[in-house]
Amino acid sequence: MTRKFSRRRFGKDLGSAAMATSAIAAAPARRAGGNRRGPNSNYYQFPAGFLWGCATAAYQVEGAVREDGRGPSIWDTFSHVPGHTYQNQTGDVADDQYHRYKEDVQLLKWMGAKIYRFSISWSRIFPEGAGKANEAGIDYYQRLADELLANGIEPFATLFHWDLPQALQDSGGGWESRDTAKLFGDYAAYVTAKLSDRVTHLFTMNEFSSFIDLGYREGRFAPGLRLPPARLNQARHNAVLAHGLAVQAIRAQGKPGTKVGLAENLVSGVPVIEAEPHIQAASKATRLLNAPYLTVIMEGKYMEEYLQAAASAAPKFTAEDLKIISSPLDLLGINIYQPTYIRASDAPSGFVAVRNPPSFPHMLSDWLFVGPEALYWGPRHVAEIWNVREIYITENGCSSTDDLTRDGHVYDTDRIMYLRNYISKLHRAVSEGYPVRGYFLWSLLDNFEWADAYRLRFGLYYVDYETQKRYPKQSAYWYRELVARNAVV
Ligand code: PNW
Repeated sequence: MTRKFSRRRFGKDLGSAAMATSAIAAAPARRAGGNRRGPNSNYYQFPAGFLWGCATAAYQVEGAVREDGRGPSIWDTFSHVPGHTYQNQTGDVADDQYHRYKEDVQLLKWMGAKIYRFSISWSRIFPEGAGKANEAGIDYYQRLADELLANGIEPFATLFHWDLPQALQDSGGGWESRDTAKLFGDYAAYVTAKLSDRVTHLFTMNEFSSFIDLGYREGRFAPGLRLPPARLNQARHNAVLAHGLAVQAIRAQGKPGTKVGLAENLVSGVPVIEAEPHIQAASKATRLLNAPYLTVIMEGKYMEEYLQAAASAAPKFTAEDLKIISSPLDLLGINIYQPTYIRASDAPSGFVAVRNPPSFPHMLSDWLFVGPEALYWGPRHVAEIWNVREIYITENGCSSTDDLTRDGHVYDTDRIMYLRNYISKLHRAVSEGYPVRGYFLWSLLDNFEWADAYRLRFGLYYVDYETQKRYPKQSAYWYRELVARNAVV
């Protein structure tokens, strides 16, 4: 039937849902004989052994904030101050994963996930940030890891996903204090000794710029400060120092085979035109725009341009600090959501970051611009600039409207569109030999999206926060199919 449909005609011909369903169901049958992969095929097959999974973070999913000896974190304090979060919502209950982790592991298993990245709440382990450990705290993460392993899922743990023990904020100003870096090393040593028999992949920190720049400069995240440049830069320095001390502690305490890295939302330069000189400019931009964090970690030196621009507000540090900060890593996690477009320029830096015009499409979060190429350029830059040999995409995903229908479905075609496009570009990176080993989708479930709280949903599963019931969205079915075929579907 070659007749063209007008929109009205289409409505009439496929007037009933039953007919629409049968028309759709008939489609694959006509192509029986398998996935023909002609020259124009968009069937993106990943290499055997590529790892697919999901990511979450403690404060965003666990709830149970006053149970089993957990101490308060800065996010408990911050979210309980009116005006800090959407409708003053808090993570007190969140997804209640602390009690429902077994159910959530089954959700992962149903999708065929091979890896799960969760974070450890420092104040469950050390309620005061230091001193005597709370055994019930580590016990929870041991049980979680065991449950994952029993279901064929490899646990990846992040030691710090922003929920600093409140006691450390009170005593020394949190990351403004060098002591916090030292105590983070002690915490990392303790967790590694207790967990590395079952968790072999550890990430120190998640996203320096989010918890430092949003928390200590813009005040949008806990602890809600707006520090002047010198104090801000010192906090940044203490945070990368903490990472380095944790790497050393993990090496000292880890069972043989323990691997360590970090999960960083690097600014990944996307050349406006994929040709020289813009490619060169995007690479330069990626180094400079990550100067306070990933660049110093990978290179063991602050870039001159960074120090000069900071001038008298530059951080104070020793040569020994730089050695610790740049302790060698086994792997690098990168969180990628959006592109930063770069063009070549005659400016001394050699590049300009191009602002997105108002018409640039974004997902429900207003910062979440849709630029699938970022998932190609991120891995390529870190492999080329710093010779990283083992890369994980530790986060990628998006917020969407996610209306739950009366019969319990969510047709999040926009999320599928976003993921399909991004993962196709990841496929390009892998095909060209950039060493990406796995991908963690953010997120398994809708959860406490920080200042946006429960307004923005990022999950493959819809969570009804009244009942804690989880509903697989259309994207969960889509991801399950992708994992089963190890290919973009
Ligand atoms: C990451 N921005 O945060 C975090 O690691 C997650 O905890 C979070 O839920 C997820 O991405 C989705 O937001 C970000 O404003 C928060 O550009 C804000 C930004 C980027 C990442």
